[in-house]
Amino acid sequence: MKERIEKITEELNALKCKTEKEVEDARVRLLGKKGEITQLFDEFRTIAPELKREFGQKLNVLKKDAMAKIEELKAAAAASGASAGSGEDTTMPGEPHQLGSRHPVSIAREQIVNIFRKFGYDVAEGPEIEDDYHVFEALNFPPNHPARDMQDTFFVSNGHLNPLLLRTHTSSVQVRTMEKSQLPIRVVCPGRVFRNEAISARAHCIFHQVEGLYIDENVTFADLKQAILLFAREMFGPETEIRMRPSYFPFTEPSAEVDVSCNICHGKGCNICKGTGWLEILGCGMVDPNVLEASGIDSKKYSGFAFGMGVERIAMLKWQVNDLRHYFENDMRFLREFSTCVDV
Ligand code: 2NL
Repeated sequence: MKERIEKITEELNALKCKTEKEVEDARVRLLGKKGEITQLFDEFRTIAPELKREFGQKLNVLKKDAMAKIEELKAAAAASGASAGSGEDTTMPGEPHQLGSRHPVSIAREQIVNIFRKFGYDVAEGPEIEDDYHVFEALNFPPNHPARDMQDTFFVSNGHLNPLLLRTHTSSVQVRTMEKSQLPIRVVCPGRVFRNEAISARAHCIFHQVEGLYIDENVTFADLKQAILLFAREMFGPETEIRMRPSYFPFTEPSAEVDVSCNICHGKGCNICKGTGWLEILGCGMVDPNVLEASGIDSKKYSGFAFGMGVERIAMLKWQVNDLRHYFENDMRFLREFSTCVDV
């Protein structure tokens, strides 16, 4: 019995376990119902009475040491994160994470903003939750004016003189720029906007806009036309032509919608441009004098132009995305197609 106690003591001192399962196996082997130490206790009952005192003490010490060692190993295995019973080889190399790529809407927004940066424009951002004044009132939408219905608005708080709402365009950022900046102003305002619309292939209630504003002495419609032409050629290629159609916005007069020549069929007519040879890209106009005056700018001395475009729409036209909903699904097969479109 002496040798067996010594042998188990040695084994116990050398015992090492990586996982909680290994610890449990060792516990069963030593202290389980048929374990080596348990068996020694059974045999202890049959030994000569004069030996009982010596071996009784030794066995008790062995059992106490074994229990303490098992507890210690169990705690160490749990702390090292080795999972109970999984039997996994934690030294195997991990599975690499797939690298993501930039979202096409982010790529398009960045390209639009960078083109205007190159033209000398600053970039401004502002709050998505705005007040009625900066989204409507200062932009020549009088209270109860039917033009407010053009953009179904999400209200955050209602019933006040100047309720809070989710901005329906980023013009509010340009109003804030006019209020605080020195003239001349050249600024583009990228950001998310919100409209209460049914979701379809062509519309979503959250989308992205870039608006631009240029105010100085003697700014004319010819300056607007040239700025838009240069932008369109940078964005859609040097062969691109533009045309302007008269339109209406409450904040500009005169106003226009701008089309670019179709970059798929080059004017011959295809199903992207619906046979017309032209694709609508943005709205623009000369800033209404009421809008300048509302932000404290002398409309006799200064004039300006402004424009606004939907980033999702520009990206659809540039890369022939036929359904807006692709942008919100985060399907990697769609997103990966744009990994080579990022400017370096
Ligand atoms: C569109 C049309 C437009 C503007 C936005 C603007 C801003 C200020 C003053 C005057 Cl502060 N105008 N912005 C002007 C014309 C058109 O957007 O279809 N956007 C998607």
